Amino acid sequence: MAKKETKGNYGAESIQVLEGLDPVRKRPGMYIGTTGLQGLHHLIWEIFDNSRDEAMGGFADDIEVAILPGNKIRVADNGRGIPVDIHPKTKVSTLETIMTTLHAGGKFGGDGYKFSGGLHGVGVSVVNALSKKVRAVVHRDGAYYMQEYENGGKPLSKVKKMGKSDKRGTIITFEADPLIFPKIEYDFKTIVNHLRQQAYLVRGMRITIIDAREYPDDIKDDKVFYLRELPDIGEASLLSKVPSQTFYFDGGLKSLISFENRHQKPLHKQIFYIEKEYKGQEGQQDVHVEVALQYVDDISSRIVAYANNIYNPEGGMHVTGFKTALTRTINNYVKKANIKGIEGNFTGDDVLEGLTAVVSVKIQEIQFEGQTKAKLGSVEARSAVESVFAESFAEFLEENPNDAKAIVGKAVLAMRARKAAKAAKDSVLRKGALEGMTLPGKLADCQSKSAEDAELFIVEGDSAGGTAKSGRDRKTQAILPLRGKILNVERARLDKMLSSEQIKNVVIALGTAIGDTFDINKLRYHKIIIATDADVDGEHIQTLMLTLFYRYFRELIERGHLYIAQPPLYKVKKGKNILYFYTESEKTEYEKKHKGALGADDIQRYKGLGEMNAEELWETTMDPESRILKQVRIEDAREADRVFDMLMGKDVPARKTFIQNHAKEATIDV
Ligand code: 28F
Repeated sequence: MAKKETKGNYGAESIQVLEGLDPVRKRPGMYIGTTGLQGLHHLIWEIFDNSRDEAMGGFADDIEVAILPGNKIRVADNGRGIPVDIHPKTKVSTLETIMTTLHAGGKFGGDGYKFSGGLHGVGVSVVNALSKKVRAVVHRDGAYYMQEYENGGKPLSKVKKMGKSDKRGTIITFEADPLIFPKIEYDFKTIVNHLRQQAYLVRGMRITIIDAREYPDDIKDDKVFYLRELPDIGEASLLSKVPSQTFYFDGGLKSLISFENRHQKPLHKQIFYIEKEYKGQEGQQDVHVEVALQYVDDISSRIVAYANNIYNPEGGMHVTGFKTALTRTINNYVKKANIKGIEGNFTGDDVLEGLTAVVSVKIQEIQFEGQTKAKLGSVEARSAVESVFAESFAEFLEENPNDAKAIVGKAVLAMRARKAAKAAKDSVLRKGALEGMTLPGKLADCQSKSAEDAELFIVEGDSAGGTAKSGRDRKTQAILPLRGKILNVERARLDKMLSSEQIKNVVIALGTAIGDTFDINKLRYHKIIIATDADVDGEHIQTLMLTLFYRYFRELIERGHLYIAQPPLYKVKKGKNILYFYTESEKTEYEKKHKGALGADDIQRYKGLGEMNAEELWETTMDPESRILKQVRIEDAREADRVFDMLMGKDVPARKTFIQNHAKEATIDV
């Protein structure tokens, strides 16, 4: 697929800003973010990006990345090869200039590669600056050339012509400098995951990743172009002895959609795909737009966004344009098609349910928001994506009525669910409002009316609830028992659960209302404490509760109002004294210290809250003086939300594995 050399005929002249490499070694963080493992891997991405840019320009289609013994990294591409001609003024080769000067290269001159990541494309000179040793080999014009650099990029000699070659391309091998990087340890998985994403972005580009760190023999890597071609002693090839992975996606972004949906059930056959160059109007830049999408049988949505092949986890202008166009196009289609019984007028959220999409744009002068490039700021991307996508997606819906039907059907479901959920929320609200101070009958409220002092214990099971009621400090502690097994709702939407009596009780007890009318000032307890047994059922109730709070009361978590009680696992009587152990390791630790002394005492293991009497429950779990509470962090709740989706989701194999891995004792029917 590699095209002929047609554009960007730049020689040494197009290099503009010249600066030595000292600044890079002085402040590596400015160039690669950190000198930790992330920064270390960043070195690979920098070198790889240049190979990928060659491929994106149509000049290369085969890239090999290898980790060599001694933690050397070797990257090879079959592009045009970095020019080695001597610049008439500086008397230095282009290769040496690129390797030893900062900000050199076509990327910054504007007439080199058409698109680049901008800020991060600082390139190979940064890698050279931060390496102990680098070797650059270039094959072009019937010969191959080499130059080596040491200790932060100092050339050992001029570029040397080594001999004849019928190949084309560039091979860079580097050894990160231990003076800069405290820990040099590459992670094969991290490299594979990053490069897989990249492979989707350039259709038809092959990427091979080889982990040859443990290769038993000497690697004569200067004798071959690709390491995988290295002839081995005996029969076996190098690749049969070490881990390796190859990516090649003929479908580009379409392949990425299939990959993202690999555990999902697609709702329609065709994956939508468009690629188009959007001509900028009146002084605006051109924007290259690529979008692919497919709907699956799922509630959530996944939009993966890239700008100049840089992943934007927080989206940005391109995603905004995409969402606007998606809503408008589907609504227009429904209106035009005049489908019976469908009222249309979907909201943005309705058409997002079940969506998997990739939006990728390329712009010459790119702008990101913030330092990390997590979000695309270039405004021209919004109108470009909006216009290109709206036009071609409308065509897609017209031309593929079956796919269109499935997509519209999904949006209808989402809209109904949204309306039902709103009705359920409203009824929760109405109930709370109508009955005013009439709190759920199950709630044993506290006397204090000041929320700062008040605590709500959400306790698993009626019997433990009863014990907690008699054990509590009724001045400040309220108890709301929850019946077990509330999770046994087949594929429940949380929305649906809001109509369950149990969950309603929680919501009413909180006092804040839910959804649009949520008001944190009405919160009745500043500590909300979930108390469940240490078994599978308890774990599930915890998951459900955390998910409920994560989705509908996130602010309560963010403000640190949500806690998990930690009841003890063991009680030990030692003469008059009573000891409680809250973890297995506390117990073994104690046993070690006292040489198995516990054998003589009567140890009691608590299986559930209900096994404690009121006094014990107070002492161990409820008394603010002696109890242990775990404050729920937003990450804990996010993880619970993920687990909840897994338990309720349609990815049956994933759900099964998950349950098998987690259900040690009880049988659960989810
Ligand atoms: C293993 C890493 O770095 N591959 C690269 C090229 C090809 C050209 C190039 C690179 C020249 C003046 C900047 C060749 N012929 N792999 C790589 N392949 N850089 S980096 O040119 C750099 C410009 O300023 C190349 C004609 N044009 C460009």
